[in-house]
Amino acid sequence: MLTEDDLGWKYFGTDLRSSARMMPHMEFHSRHENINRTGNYGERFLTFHQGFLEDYNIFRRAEGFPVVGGWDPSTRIPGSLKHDHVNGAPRLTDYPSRNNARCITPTWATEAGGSVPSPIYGHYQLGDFLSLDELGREIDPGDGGWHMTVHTTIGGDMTVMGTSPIDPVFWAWHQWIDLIRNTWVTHYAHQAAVYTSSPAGLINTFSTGGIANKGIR
Ligand SMILES: [Cu+2]
Repeated sequence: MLTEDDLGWKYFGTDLRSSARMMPHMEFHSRHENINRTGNYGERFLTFHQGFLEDYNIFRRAEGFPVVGGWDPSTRIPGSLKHDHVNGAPRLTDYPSRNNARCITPTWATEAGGSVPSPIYGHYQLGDFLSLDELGREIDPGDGGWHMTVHTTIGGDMTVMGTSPIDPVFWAWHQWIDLIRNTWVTHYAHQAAVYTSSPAGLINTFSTGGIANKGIR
């Protein structure tokens, strides 16, 4: 029976940097617009990793494995995700939130919410986010943000941009992020349409027979 660690190596092959399956991830993170986080980077970050996970899950099913389960970085990394066959260096820890409390899932990323505002937009709960882009930007604003802090606190292969997916915890961590994305899409995306659809569209509504014009004619 293959371990999760074995499965990753089987998926990517032994030469990670020339692996066709690793290429899209390396390419995504090396694009200038993604390094500089321009435009709708937050949405691109979430959407790219969602698709990257889906491809891996197709492979997993073919190998008789269940789809990736989400791992909450507030908890210890499960033993089933151990990463002994390292590419570069071993992890620094299997319990990152013990080393750095900033790995803990922020309350603003939960439906229940809390009293600590998200750093960029000042949201208190998942339902406060007005777009997928806002959500992605809060999760991955750059070094020191939640996403990167989990990577760097775990250390080892997880810190190597591009080839970090060789550590099985990569998938579990990104699946956790994707569960948050999916919860927002399922329960709150409808409100986003109101706020993030083209402002020009709203202006048109009012200037071409909308409420503002009703009395004038
Ligand atoms: Cu990541």
